[in-house]
Amino acid sequence: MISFFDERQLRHAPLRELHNGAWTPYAECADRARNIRDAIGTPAPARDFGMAPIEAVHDADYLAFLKGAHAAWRAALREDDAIAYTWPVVRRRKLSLERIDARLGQYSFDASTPIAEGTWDGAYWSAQTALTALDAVLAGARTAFALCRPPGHHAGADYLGGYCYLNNAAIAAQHAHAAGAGPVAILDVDYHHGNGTQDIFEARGDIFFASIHADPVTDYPFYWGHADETGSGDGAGTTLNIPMPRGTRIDAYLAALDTALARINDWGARLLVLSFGADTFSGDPISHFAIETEDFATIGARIAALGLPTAIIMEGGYAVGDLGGNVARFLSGFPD
Ligand code: Q9C
Ligand code: ZN
Repeated sequence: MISFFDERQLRHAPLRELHNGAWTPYAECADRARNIRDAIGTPAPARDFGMAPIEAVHDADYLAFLKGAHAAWRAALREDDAIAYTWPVVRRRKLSLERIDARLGQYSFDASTPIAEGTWDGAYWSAQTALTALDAVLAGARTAFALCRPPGHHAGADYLGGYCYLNNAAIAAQHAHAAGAGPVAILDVDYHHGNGTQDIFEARGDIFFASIHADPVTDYPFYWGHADETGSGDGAGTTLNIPMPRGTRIDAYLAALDTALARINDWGARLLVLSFGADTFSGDPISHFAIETEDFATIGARIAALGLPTAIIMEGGYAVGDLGGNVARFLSGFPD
C-alpha cells in the first residue's frame, strides 16, 4: 500500500505531560512514528498543499495562536513547553486576550497537550501527510496510508487537546468534499472518541461521522462520544457514536464495526477517511480494550470490504514496541 510520512513531523517533541496529576514522559512520542515507519517500508514524504486546506477547517485566530504560542511562552521567560493552567469553560467566548496563559486556556481543553518548539512544524507536516494520502486516493489509489503524528482527532476548529493540534482527518475529509469526491464519510476506530472531528462536522449533513470508542462514562474525553450525540441542525442523524465497555474483545468489536459500516454504506458514502488508532490494543499503556495483534488484520479487512476508496489517517497507539507490527497488520487487511 502506498504510504506517506514526513521526517519534519518529528520536530514535534514535547518533554512531558500532566497525567493523573503527575508529570510523566510524553506518551505521544516521536519514537511512535519511527516504529511505524520502520515496520511499513519506506513511506514517501509529504507534498505541500499550503495553508488553504488547513484554514478550511481551523479558525484563523486559532492557527495564529498555535503558530506563535511557543515563541510567546519563551518571550514570557518560561522554560520548556507551553501548557495552560486555567480554562474559560462556561465563559468561553471570543475575547482578544494578550497573555499567553489566557490564550493557552482559550484554545485548549486539557493539560496533556503541551506546545513545544517544533509543534507547529510537526503538526503542519502531519496535516500535509494526510492531504498527500488523500490526494493519492483522489488520483485513483484504492487505499493510502498517512502516518500522521502528531495525531488530530481530538482537535476542534479552534482548540487543541488529547495530543492533537490540527485535525488531520477533518482536513483530509473537507479537502475530499471540496474536490467533489463525496459523499465523504469518516470512520474513527481510535480507542478514544474523536471529539474534535465530531465538533467540526456535527452540524453538517454533507459529511458523515461514525466512531467506535471506549465509553466516555469511563474514559477520556468524557464529555463527548455518548450514544445520544447523533448530530444537530443540518447534520441531524449524520453522527453515529458507538461507546464500548473497557475490556472489549474482537467479537464485540466486530459487531459494532458492522453496525457502523452498514450506516456508512446506507448513507451513500463514496469515499472514506479512516481515523485509525492502534490504542485499542490489549497492551496499550493508557487504554483498556482487548484487541490482539492478529485481530488488527481482521478489522482492516472488514473495513476494506466496504469497497470504498480510503485514506487511512494514523491517530493514537502508545505501546511503542508493538505499534509498527499492529499497524502493519491492520494495513495488511486492505488491498493495495
Ligand atoms: N490520565 C489519542 O489517542 N490523556 N489521544 C489522557 C489519562 C489524553 C489520547 C490522560 C489521551 C489522548 C490521539
Ligand atoms: Zn486514542
